[in-house]
Amino acid sequence: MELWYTEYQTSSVGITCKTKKTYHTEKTEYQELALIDTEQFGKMLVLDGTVQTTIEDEFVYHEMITHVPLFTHKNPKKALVIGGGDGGAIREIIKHPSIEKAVLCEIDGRVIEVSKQYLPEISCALDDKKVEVVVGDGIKYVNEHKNEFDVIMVDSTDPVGPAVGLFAVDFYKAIYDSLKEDGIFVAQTESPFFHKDLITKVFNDVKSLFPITRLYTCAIPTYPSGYWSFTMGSKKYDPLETDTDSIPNIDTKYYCPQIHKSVFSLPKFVADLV
Ligand code: AG3
Repeated sequence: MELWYTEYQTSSVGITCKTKKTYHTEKTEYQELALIDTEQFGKMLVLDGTVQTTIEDEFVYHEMITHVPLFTHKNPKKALVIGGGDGGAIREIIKHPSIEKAVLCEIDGRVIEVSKQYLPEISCALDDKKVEVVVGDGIKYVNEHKNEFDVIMVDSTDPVGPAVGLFAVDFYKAIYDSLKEDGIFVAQTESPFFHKDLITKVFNDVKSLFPITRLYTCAIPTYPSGYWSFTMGSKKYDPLETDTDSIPNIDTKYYCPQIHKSVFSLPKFVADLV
C-alpha cells in the first residue's frame, strides 16, 4: 500500500510526498511531532503538520540562516539559536572558525531528543563541547541575557501556535538588547509568494530598531512555494560591504562568497515588499 503525506501550505495548496516509513509520532507538550521517511527528500521532521526539515534540502536553510550573518560579522565568538531544536543551525555555526560558544534555546525538548535519535546527520553537533543546549522559552532567555551575543538566529516554526511571540516587535527589541554593540540578528521570515504581509511587517519592525536591515532569499523545495526569506537586523556591519575575498573556505553546499552578496539582490516583487 502506498502512503502519502500532505502538508496543507495554504487553504488551497499543498505539498505531497510518498512515504517509505513512519519512524515516530507523538503529541508533545507544545505540538504534534512526526518523523517520517519520504522517497524524494529522505527523513523529514514535521511539526503540527508543517515540514521543518528534510535530509535532502536542509543544507540550504541551515547554511543560509547561519553563514550569512556569521560572515557579515567581523569576529563572531558567541552565537544564539532560538528554536532550531533539530540542531542544523548549530552544526553550521560550529564550523565557523572564530566561534567559541553556541547556545541553542529550544522550547520543546522532545524536538531535540527525537532529532538526536533519528536525524544524526543534522543534530550531530548538539553534543559538541562549544555547544550549550537550553530547553526553555526563547523570549524569556533573551530577556535574561543582555549585551551578550554577537549573532542571534531565530530558527522558528511558522507564526502560529508556539512561535507567534517570535514574530513580535517586543521580542526583536529584547534581541537587540541581548546583542553586543556590533551584533547581528537573523530570522526566518517565510515565503515571498505566500506571506507578503508578514515579510513587510517584520522588515519594518526590525528597521525601527536596527540601523541596517536587509532581506535575503533562497530556494527551499519543501517549504511553501519553494522560495524562502530571511530578515537581518545589524547594529554595525552591512552584509553588502563584506569583504568576500577574505571569507575562508568552509564545508558548505549552498553558501559561498558569491552567494553572500547575491542573495540580497531581490526580484522586483520581493524588493517591493520592503
Ligand atoms: N523552521 C522553519 C520552517 C518553516 C516551514 N514552514 C512550513 N513548512 N509551513 C525550520 C526549522 C529547521 N531547523
